[in-house]
Amino acid sequence: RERFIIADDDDFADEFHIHDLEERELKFRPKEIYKDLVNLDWSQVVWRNVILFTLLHVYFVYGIYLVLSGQTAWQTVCFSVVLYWFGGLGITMGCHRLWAHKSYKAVFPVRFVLMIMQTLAFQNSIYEWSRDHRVHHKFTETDADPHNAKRGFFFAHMGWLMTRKHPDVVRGGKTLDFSDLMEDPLVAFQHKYYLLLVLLCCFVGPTLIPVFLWNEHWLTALMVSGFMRYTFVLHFTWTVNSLAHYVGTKPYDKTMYATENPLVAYLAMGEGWHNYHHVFPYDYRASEFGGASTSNLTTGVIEFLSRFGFTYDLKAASDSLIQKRVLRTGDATKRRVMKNK
Ligand code: ST9
Ligand code: ZN
Ligand code: ZN
Repeated sequence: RERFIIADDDDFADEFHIHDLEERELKFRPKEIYKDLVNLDWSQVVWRNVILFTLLHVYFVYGIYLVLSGQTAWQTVCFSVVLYWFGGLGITMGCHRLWAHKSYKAVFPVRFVLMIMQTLAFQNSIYEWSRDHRVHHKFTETDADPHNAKRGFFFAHMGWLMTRKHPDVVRGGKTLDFSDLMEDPLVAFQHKYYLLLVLLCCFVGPTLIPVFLWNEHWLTALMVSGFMRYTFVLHFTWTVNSLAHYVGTKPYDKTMYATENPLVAYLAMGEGWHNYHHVFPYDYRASEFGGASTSNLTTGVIEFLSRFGFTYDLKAASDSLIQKRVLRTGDATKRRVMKNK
């Protein structure tokens, strides 16, 4: 067991199913964000999901109204913020950096808590989430990418969850190995009982706790700590696929859509440094820099727990590896700074 493992070459590239991104031609077309704003293949739309998402947003707006009109106890508001952090960590530290990318390891109790927090976020089971995410990294911006940003801003943000998957997604996914995911009994357990667990973690728990601990009205608790908090976390997560594939700089690789986006980093608890992340997906920091300076709350928690051995084998790219890549494929934003040094 090591606390850190530093890569000085593309040591982990194969293990994480990553293409050599160097071969990509310059594809970014910033103006098309407006043209492609809502660009859905209507014949493939899953209307059940459209209806459910519409309903969710009605509850979301009602939840915001209950907060703004002063009908919600302050404890319920604070509790919802805490649930946002927990659910967010379940996604960033759990299914993203631990299970999808294996960028570090964690002891069973930490994985157990992450599994519960990931369920609180209700973004599909860890297995499905990680499967789609690995396919996104392997086939970024092709038809095999589940949320292919080339199909427009709305599709990348949430449209992909309302349409049947492109056949290439399934075809591409079949070429990857996901057996490691189900080998974790926690992932298998969660996948098996997913809907029941979601009901408890995402809705029943967040409703009952405010009702019993500070006498909140059950409907207010359900709307605010349940639906409103859930919808906020969903949109913050989705900005990684939309905004952080459209708006921002590309210091590490200018040939891809993924960008460095500070707003997304802030909302998504450190996941907005997406140009870096697509170049070094095995890096537990999901950014060249860690800690508070880059709103990378997730990195802070992983590092803190590693002090006690609760998390270990934290993988990172070496500084020299990063610098070589910046000079080779980065856009001018960082290359210029480095050359002037
Ligand atoms: C949600 C997920 O919101 C959000 C993920 C965002 C990812 C962001 C990543 C960015 C980085 C991390 C940042 C974190 C930031 C966090 C910030 C926090 C503050 N490979 O799917 P099906 C096969 S979910 C291989 O039904 P359809 C497979 O055999 C929101 N094979 O396709 C599968 O069968 P099974 C709540 C694959 O029928 C079969 O195909 N959830 C793959 O086209 C059918 O699969 C929802 O809204 C693959 N990748 O339906 C649910 N995929 O599964 C929405 C599929 O049995 N989803 N196969 O093995 C659905 O309803 C449907 O999936 C569908 C497509 C309608 C979209
Ligand atoms: Zn991405
Ligand atoms: Zn990733």
